Amino acid sequence: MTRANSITLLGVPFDLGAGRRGARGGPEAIMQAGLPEKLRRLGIQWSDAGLLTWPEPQLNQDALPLTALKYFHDVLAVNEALAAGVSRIVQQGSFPLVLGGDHSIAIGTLAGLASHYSRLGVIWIDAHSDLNTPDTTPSGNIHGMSLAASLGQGDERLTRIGGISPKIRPEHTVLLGVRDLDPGEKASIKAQGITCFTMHDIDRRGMSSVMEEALQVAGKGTDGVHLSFDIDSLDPVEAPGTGTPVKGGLSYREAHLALELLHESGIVTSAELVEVNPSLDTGQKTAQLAVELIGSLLGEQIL
Ligand code: 5AB
Ligand code: MN
Ligand code: MN
Ligand code: MN
Repeated sequence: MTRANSITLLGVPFDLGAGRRGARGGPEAIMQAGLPEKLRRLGIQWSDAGLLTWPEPQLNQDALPLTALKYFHDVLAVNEALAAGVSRIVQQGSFPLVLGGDHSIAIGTLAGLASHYSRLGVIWIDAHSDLNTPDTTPSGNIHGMSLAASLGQGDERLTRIGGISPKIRPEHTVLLGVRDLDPGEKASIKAQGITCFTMHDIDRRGMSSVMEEALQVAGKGTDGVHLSFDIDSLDPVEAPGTGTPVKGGLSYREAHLALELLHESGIVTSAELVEVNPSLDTGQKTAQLAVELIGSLLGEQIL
């Protein structure tokens, strides 16, 4: 973390952007697993903005036309509220640390950040690229579309949250840990020239080399860097408590090293950690992992 001299936690108990329920329990599970104690031990100045609330959409679901965007109105409502919440935290000079929730909430986080950063770099650590649009999605689940929406692609009502679109640009966007892409997502990465470090690249080059380049791409010519960390970037052996696990993921140490290097760089200005699903977890394993990873992002060192 950087610049800001305090961090503010904001939990988003939302999971209607995902195909499986349970990630709404993520923020509480991560707090229960010891995040407050971790922050205290690290001597970090922090405050807790609690759990986000938003107006429930009052809709007759039967009267709605069928669309490729499942729970669209709920996703819209939570992300509008989240954009305002994140913007307020930055306004106060604090570092926003958003706890999800499913990854559809990145739309609101980035919308809130875009009102303060006109050239925001993004490091998106995920098994997936979340670059689907209503035209390419195989599932209709909006957590698979949140990076596309932030780049200005897809339904206008989502891309225009916060009034600015696009929120971020492909040349400042880095994907890392990727190993499961839909056909439309592959085409999108190539067409836009998004920097994408797959698991193959990490296997060949090592996390250290890949992260060095990721920091250059996200840091060069930008006025802030956001980390969007999907816990399913880790191998399911380490992170069983998540809705869309994919084998062949980051090892425990690779994930920590990535976050240690992000801390060391001093360029990260905001972060979110998403897709922890306690109802699928083995005890508290994944929630505890999340706490440990946040420790590394915030400067915890071995020696
Ligand atoms: B996550 C899939 N590409 O669009 C889709 O967990 C999975 O936020 C999306 O990365 C996974 O439904 C979304 C098949
Ligand atoms: Mn994701
Ligand atoms: Mn994912
Ligand atoms: Mn997932």
